[in-house]
Amino acid sequence: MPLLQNSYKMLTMSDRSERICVVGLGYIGLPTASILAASGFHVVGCDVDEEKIEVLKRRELPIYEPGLRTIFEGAIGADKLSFSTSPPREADAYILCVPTPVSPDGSPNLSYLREAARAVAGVLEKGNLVVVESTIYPGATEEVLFPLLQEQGLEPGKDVFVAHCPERVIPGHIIKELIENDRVIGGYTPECARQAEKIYRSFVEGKIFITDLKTAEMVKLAENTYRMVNIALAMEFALIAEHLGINVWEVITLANRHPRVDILNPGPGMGGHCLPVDPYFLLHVYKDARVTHNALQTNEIMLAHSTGLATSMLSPGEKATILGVAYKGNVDDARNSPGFALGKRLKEKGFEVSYHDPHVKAEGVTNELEKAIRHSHLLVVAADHNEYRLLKPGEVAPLMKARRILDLRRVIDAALWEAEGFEVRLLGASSLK
Ligand code: SAJ
Repeated sequence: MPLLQNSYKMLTMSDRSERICVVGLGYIGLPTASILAASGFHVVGCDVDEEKIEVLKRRELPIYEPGLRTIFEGAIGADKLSFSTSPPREADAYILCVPTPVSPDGSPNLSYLREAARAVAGVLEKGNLVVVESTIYPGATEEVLFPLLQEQGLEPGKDVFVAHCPERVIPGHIIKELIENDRVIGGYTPECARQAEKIYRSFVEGKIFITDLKTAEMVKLAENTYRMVNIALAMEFALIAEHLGINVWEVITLANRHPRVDILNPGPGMGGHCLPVDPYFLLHVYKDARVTHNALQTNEIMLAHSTGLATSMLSPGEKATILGVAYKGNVDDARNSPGFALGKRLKEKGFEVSYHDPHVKAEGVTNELEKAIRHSHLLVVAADHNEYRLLKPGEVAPLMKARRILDLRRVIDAALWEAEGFEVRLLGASSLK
């Protein structure tokens, strides 16, 4: 990827004296720490997970992202990136990239953020900067950080700069988007935002927009809620199309020929750590957010509907193979996985279930296709991995006990599978014409 190489060269040219600590080394924190180090800062990546720190010290990467390895190794090779289980005192800026999940009842769980902020507050010195990248509800940066800073005798905006710069990168393209995407920085004061901007300017090639804390917090929620509602609408269209006996994929393709329409794709459920989670932060601050509320419910309905489709293709005691437990195609992340959720429901109904995924390493999941589909009565495509587009029905059929496939992502070429004698069903279509 020439762009990445060019950007990487540009990033390594400068030698910066500032020291940055990135707290939380997950899908966002680790690439961010690596790219900051590759752009010349001295970076310490922190995580409470001791095992992860050991892995990183051995120069192994716990996640896969295209381009990350080059930047990670370059940064370590240049002695710019090190790892620790606690934030060091010797840093000028602290960037918090810890998870902010919701509890089962939908209420925000800010415990990781609180713990990370407490650890950082304990080592802060006057003139330092604290940036929250984690997604949070409007008002949360102040609510979580300020009491902890004040406990240390530090006045936000005077002694310590505080900003929120929400991450907006898409897994699978994180490095590219870290560099290319525009960023929004909310500062407690304009000077707080300017201090944060200096850091992000070192690697962001997109535009940087400055605003206040609450606006930046809301911008991030608006982005993900917009996408979630769009997908929920596509899911609703899929249900309507099945009811009418037409094909939703054709409907969406044709509707998207309108210059101001851009409907996304239906699927078995929105997974991951963002789209099915972040809209709950909006509901936390405004319980009458009805569009958001209903779209989240549609996501639940789609899981039940997908389970119903699979069940209708199985007889009691038969075996289904879930193809893809990653939350979406071509990533190795299985958080809030629609594939696992579907398998769990099928198991509860008494069916035998096996899981296959070429990318995800998890208990009960094999990356050996043969092993997963042997003696199976039904294949269920739950993630749109490229590998599943290449599946050959002629090779798969002899391993199975029955020739049936349910495509919840419009991944397979139905005609090929039908030609091999498979019963094929596609989400959002009553027939396959
Ligand atoms: N999905 C569909 N149909 C679609 C698109 C996605 O069913 O047409 C499903 C996916 O399969 C997946 C879920 O939705 O299960 C979410 O996938 P995604 O690719 O839409 O989004 P994420 O969660 O990987 O990343 C989103 C991005 N937000 C937006 O595009 C507005 C990313 O830019 C954010 O940084 C990320 O959330 C985040 O961390 O908040």
